[in-house]
Amino acid sequence: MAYKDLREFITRLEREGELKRIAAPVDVDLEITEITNRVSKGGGPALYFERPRSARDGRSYAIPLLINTLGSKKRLELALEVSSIEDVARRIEGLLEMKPPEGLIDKVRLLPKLAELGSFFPKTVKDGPVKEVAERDDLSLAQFPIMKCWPQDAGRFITFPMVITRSPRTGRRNVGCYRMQVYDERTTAMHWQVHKGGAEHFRWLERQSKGKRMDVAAALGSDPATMLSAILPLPADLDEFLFAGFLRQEPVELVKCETVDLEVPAQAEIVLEGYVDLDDIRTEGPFGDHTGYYSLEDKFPAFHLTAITRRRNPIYVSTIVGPPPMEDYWMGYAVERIFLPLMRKQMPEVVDMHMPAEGIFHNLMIVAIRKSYPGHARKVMNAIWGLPGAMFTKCIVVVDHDVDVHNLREVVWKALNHIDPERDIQFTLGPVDQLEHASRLPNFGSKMGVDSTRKWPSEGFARPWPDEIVMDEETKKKVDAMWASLGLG
Ligand SMILES: Cc1cc2nc3c(=O)[nH]c(=O)nc-3n(C[C@H](O)[C@H](O)[C@H](O)COP(=O)(O)O)c2cc1C
Ligand SMILES: [Mn+2]
Repeated sequence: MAYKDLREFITRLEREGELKRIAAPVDVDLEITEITNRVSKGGGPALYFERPRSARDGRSYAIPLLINTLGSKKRLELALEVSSIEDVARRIEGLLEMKPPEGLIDKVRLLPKLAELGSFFPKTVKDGPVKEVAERDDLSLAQFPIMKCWPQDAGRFITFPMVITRSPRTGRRNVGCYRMQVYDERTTAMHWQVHKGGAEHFRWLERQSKGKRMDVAAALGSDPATMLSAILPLPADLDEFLFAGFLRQEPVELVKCETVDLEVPAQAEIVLEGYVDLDDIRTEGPFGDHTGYYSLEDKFPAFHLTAITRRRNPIYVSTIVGPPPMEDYWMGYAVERIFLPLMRKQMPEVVDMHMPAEGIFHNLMIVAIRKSYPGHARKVMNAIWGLPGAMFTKCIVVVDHDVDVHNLREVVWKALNHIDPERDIQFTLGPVDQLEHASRLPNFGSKMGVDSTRKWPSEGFARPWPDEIVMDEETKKKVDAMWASLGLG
């Protein structure tokens, strides 16, 4: 049974020893970050701060703060209710394997799967806990324990919202996690980067001149699969809430907003309703980002609050990013595993892939392929640079199928042994992540692929290729037999 809401997940985490309650008053300005960062680096639990406070504002918050919720493999598995993330990958693989039925038998066989898929569509309900309190007047974000994460941050930021918009072109919904810098009690920034769903919707508004405002809702805190769906790089116009339904195997319940034409999770903790306006673009940042550096000031639309709906006693969910690994590394790890089947659908030669934490996802991808023709590694690089979810990858290292991409020592050893750098490095130009700070221009720069596969004669490599050193089985067995007598432990 899927978790109904954040609370059910918290209960589960607590039972599994994966959540720690902190009764001491802790400041939302920097202190929660410092504590969470230490816990994160030590592979520690989710943290439930019962008494967030602000020395700067001279106040204590009535609302507790939850952080590091999904910050470990164990918690991700608990969140997705699987014993291994690979189980989710296998379910996706099953879904992708569905072919249009040919005969009657095939049709019957597919029915359960199709019915299952149909049952994942979000369900609009009349009411839900997120409507326990509806505020329309005297709106204020000051009631929430919103954090200032790092010393040079421009202010306080809402860091883990599910930002919901509707395409002015297709009417389809998008949900993305975009941070929101608090400007004042009723206004924030909306930091959707140029390549993201929300930004695309906003641009359509501009092109169509259908008025200047676009409705936006930001939901905070829900069952964990739904929260995770907001960070998944799904194809445009594929509703994240439908995918969340697939992940949790139960539809997401939605309720209509009070002041905007959008639906939000009925079981959310807090919902901020409002709009962005083409004529109100402001400076956002700096913000201590997941690159481990501050992202610089840039221009983003302002979000204006029109209503707040919430539970009577809501829990405010937050996250921090910064020098890796942090909670977002684990979310990224889930993305990596969930998307591998999709990648393999288009590139069956891909055996496995890995994005090490220090590569903050898009800086380094290691891909193992079963090489079948000359130049195969370069075909794979180009295909990855063409995938919406991976187009920003700054460095792709392609290795042979027998390299364990998760073992970085093996990767470094083999990948570097196998290259003649000038010959095996491929440069290309294209879009780069908006947070990229080293590229020649914002959003545009170069990328590098390294062909670390064994080189073939058909690729112009005329020299012999050496065998890897491996002891023969007979000798190993003999040594196994004498091992105990050697006194080597
Ligand atoms: C903790 C966290 C914070 C994020 N903050 C932002 C952000 O401020 N702006 C942004 O564009 N993407 C941010 N992302 C990444 C997006 O959520 C991610 O790219 C997602 O796929 C976007 O959804 P979309 O493709 O529907 O736009 C963040 C991700 C995480 C895990
Ligand atoms: Mn999307």
